[in-house]
Amino acid sequence: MAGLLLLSACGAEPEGQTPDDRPKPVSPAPECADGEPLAHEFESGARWSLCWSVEPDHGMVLSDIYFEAPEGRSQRVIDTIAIAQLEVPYDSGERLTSDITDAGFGGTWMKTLTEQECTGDLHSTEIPNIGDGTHGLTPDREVLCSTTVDAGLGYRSQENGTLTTTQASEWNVYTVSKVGWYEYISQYVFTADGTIRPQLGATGDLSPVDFADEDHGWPIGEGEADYAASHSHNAIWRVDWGLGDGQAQAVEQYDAVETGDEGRKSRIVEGSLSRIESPAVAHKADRRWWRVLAPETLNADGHPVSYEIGLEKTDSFTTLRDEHHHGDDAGYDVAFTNADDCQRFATYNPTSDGCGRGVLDFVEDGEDEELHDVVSWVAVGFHHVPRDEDQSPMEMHWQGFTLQPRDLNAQRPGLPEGREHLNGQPDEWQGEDVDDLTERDSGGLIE
Ligand SMILES: [Cu+2]
Repeated sequence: MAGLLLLSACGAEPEGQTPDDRPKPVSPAPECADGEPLAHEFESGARWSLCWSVEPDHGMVLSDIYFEAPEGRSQRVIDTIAIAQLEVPYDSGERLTSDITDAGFGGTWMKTLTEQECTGDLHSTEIPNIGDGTHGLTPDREVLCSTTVDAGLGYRSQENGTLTTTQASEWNVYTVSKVGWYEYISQYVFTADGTIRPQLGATGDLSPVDFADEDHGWPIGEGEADYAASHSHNAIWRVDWGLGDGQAQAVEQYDAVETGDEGRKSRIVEGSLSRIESPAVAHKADRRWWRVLAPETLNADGHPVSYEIGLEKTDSFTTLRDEHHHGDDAGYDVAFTNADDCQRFATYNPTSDGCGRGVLDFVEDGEDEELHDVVSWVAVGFHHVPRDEDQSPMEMHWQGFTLQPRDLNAQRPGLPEGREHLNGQPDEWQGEDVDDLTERDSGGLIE
C-alpha cells in the first residue's frame, strides 16, 4: 500500500447544506518518510491526512497530521502522537506492569485484524513476529483499521423558518494490542470540525491470577468468595505539536474564577490566560484547560492558531516510578516540554544517552529553557473496580482526552449556506437591529 493515498469519502450531510460550488484547494498526498500515508475526506470537504507506523514499544504512531477545512488550506497540526506509557498497578500491591516499556503495543503483541473487528478498511505494514525482527520474520500484517461511524446530530439551527442541520460522522483509526489478559485498543477519533480524540480502550479478560480480599477488590463469583483485585490503568500520551509548521509555539493555561461579585443577574466570573513559559507540569481544575498555540501564525480573524487540550474523566495518579524518584505528590495531569527525540517514554525512558528517566526528569532538565517546540504529555487514569459483568469478556472501557481546534480557522469548518456572514457580533438578527434586541433582553422581556 506504500505510496498510495488512501481516501474514502463518508459522512451523511443532507443535500444542499454544503455549498458544492466552493473552490476546493488541492492538497498533496502526505509524503511519509516513515510509515504509510492515510487520509480521509468528510462529505463536507473537511480532510485529514497523516502517516502511520508501528513501533515495537509505542505500537501505533501517527505523524505528520494535517487538517484542511473545506474553505481553508491544509494546516499542520501534529508532528507525532503515540501512547508513551501504560502503568497498571494492582491495589493489592502484588503486581505492577509498565506495559509500553515492559512489553510494548507493537511486535507480537499487536494483533492482526479481520473484517469481524473492523467494518471499515484494513491496512497492513511489516511487523516483526519476534522481538525487533533481527531473529525472525517481518510479515506484512493487517493491523490498522480505518473506519467511519455515525456520531449523531452534528449541529442544528433554525432561523427565519430555515432548518440548518447535519448528521456528524467520525473517522476512527485503531490498532489492537493484547498484553497479558487485557486487549487494548489504541484509537484516534478525527472529526470534520478538526477535533482529535486520542483514546485507549480496554477489553479482553480480567487477570485470572489477581484475586485479593474485600479491601482490595470486588466479589465477582458466587457469594463473597472471589474478590477480583481492583487496579488502575494509568495511560500517558506524548503529543509532539506541529502547529505553525516550524514557527515558534507556546503554551497557555486558561482559568475562569468566580470573583465573589454579582452582576445584575448572575455571578461575575473572570477568565484569563497565563503563559507557561518553561517546561512544567500542570494539574486539572474546574473550568481549566490548556492550549498550544503558534503565536506568529494567525487565522483570517487575526487570532493565533491553537489547539485546546481538554481532559475528560480521569483518576489522577502518580506513577510508582515517579514517586520513587520525585516524591509522592509528583503526579501531573498534563506536562509540557520541548521536543527531544530521546524523550520517548513517560517513565522508564532509556537513560543511556543522558535523556532522563521520564517526564519529570525532562521537565527538571528543561526548566531553564523557553517552551518553543512543544510536546504535551497527557496523563489519564482509570481506577477499575471489577464487577460481575466483567466476565466475560469485558465490555470495552474507554479513557482519553480531547484536542480541539481553537481558532485554527476563523469560522466553523464546513460553513452551511446562509451562515457565511456570521463572524463576530451581527448588526441584525432576523431583520431586527441587534441593539434593539439587547435593550429588550436587558429589560427582562426575554428569559
Ligand atoms: Cu482493568
